[in-house]
Amino acid sequence: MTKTNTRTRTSDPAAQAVLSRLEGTAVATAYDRSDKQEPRCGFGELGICCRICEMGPCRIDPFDEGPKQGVCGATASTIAARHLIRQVAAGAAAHSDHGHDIVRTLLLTAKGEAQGFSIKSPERLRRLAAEWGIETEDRSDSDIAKEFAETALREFNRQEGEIAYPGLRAPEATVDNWRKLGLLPVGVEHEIVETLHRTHEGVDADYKDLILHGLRTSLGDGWAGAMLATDCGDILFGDPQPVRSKVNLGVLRADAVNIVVHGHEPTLSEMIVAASRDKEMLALAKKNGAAGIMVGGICCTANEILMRQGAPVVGNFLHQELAIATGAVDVMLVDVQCIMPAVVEHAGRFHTKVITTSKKARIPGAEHIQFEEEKAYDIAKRIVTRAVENFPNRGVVDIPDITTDLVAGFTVANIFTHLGGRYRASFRPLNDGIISGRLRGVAAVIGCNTVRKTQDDSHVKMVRELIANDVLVVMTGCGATACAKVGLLQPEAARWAGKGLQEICETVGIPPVLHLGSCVDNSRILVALCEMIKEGGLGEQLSDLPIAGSAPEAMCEKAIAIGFYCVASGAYVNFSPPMRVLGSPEVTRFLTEEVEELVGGKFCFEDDPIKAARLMMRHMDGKREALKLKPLMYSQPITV
Ligand code: SF4
Ligand code: MSK
Repeated sequence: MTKTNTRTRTSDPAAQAVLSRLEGTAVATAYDRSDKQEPRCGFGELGICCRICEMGPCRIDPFDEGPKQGVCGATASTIAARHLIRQVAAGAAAHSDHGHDIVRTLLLTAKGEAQGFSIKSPERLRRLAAEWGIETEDRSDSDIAKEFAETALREFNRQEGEIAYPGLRAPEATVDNWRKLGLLPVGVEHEIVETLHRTHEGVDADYKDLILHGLRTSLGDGWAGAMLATDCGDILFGDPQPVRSKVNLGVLRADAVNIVVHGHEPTLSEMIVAASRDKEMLALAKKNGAAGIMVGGICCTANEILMRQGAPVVGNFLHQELAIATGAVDVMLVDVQCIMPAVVEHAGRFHTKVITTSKKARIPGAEHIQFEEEKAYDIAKRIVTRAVENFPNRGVVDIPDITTDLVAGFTVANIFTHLGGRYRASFRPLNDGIISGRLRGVAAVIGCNTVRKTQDDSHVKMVRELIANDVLVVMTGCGATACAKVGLLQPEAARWAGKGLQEICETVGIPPVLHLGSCVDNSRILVALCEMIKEGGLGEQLSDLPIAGSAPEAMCEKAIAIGFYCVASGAYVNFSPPMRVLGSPEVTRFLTEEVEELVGGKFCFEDDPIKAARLMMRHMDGKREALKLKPLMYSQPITV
């Protein structure tokens, strides 16, 4: 068997250690399965194959004399645009359905029907209720929460009018532009249904019209579904506060029971953390020869319990199989999204039990213990018991001794406090930092890992380049985990920042890279941008701001939906590997150039993370010039 260069697969030394150990064994990972997919279908890569109706599948030949239309006459542009906005709809559905479930848990909690849950942040509840025009005076928290949750639930499937958050939070000029373009969603579920209708055979064939509807659908995600997930999560589980923790496979313990929670939902995992501290469970662990119970996470469930509980992070997306391969995971508990079905086969080669918990996500071969809010704590104890009882079944355990410290738990509210001080909470210092030229701007680097690029490498290189050039970086999801692994999420990382960013970090005591949470928490970034406009001096609409975003290791449809709502909100967004539209020059041009004239944002599909970072900074410099801001104090303008 030929030796694979693990360094081209991952830049993480812990992952390299596990992959090297698996070389030559029968244990295959996503990387091996990816190799077996080569060569990939060029039509699929370019987005010009269509199987929407039963006359197909049809494909367009981009090069020679082959067909330029499908059987129905659909062109490359129609096919690419239809496929792309179906991906947007799927991504928006994933976030919004998750949001819907959290709002439902809030409602059950308010009614006293969710076992073990309580309203951890009544202050946040009252602030949000006031924002939504819900009476708070002389009412109990549960009474307010019930009305707020019922109002929020209606927001998902509103049938007329406009979703509420843009009018409540976004700058007027941005909202007016969305309204003028017809981009304000009615309700996210309605827009998703309309996407499926428009992209049905024989409906919308105009690629621009299709993409504009994709932008509308994505706004229903970012400004409704995901935003409600974040806000209601904070009400239920508490407003995150800056918290120290650790990341990477080395957080798994040889001497303790390890429960790895994986997926996206905070509901059951919060209960698992609570149950792991239960005296009865700890006594059972001791009886089974374990020194304690460790609960750590993978993917965004990790980020949820990190942000609010300081729980350690076992890893990001491509760590899910590697964690099992340490032989130290007693239970991998999965909920929804980003869970490779292969974990079950993988677990079968070790002692790990994979437990599915969502009624929406079962995997053949996994044990299913369904999560129900009404019995949440009992279910959590049952799962912890399974893990404890599996501890004595371990075989060879080999955990890479690699961990890194990190600080997470930033939110719009606590960034205010950090920047302005407890008694003068404000974004003024951030705006002043940008206006004075100490800071160039703000970048959001977000999203997944993918086997199509070296794990973590693009995130880390891009973020290093940005902070070195005085760009404050905010992160969520697996990208945040990637940068945490190399120490970029510690205040000490300011030493790698440009002089201007260093001065700000040292003055206010923040890292140059702020972890804002899970994928749905990208909505926190939207709110922070609104606060920057409100604070003044940086323009009238979101697209005036010297900001940019990137998903440099994008993997899933949710990343596409996020990219879409960021562009619709006026941001310049790098997305790599490119979306599957390159077979249509018209769609590519619309996404990367022409759409800017409408919404102020656009995509760039640069794969090289350093070049992409420079393009993002060039965009920020252009915005600085348009705002007539002072020259940069310490960094050079980007000209290439
Ligand atoms: Fe072919 Fe048109 Fe049917 Fe697509 S919708 S499969 S292009 S006939
Ligand atoms: S978990 S969506 S791989 S960031 Fe949110 Fe990571 Fe992307 Fe899943």
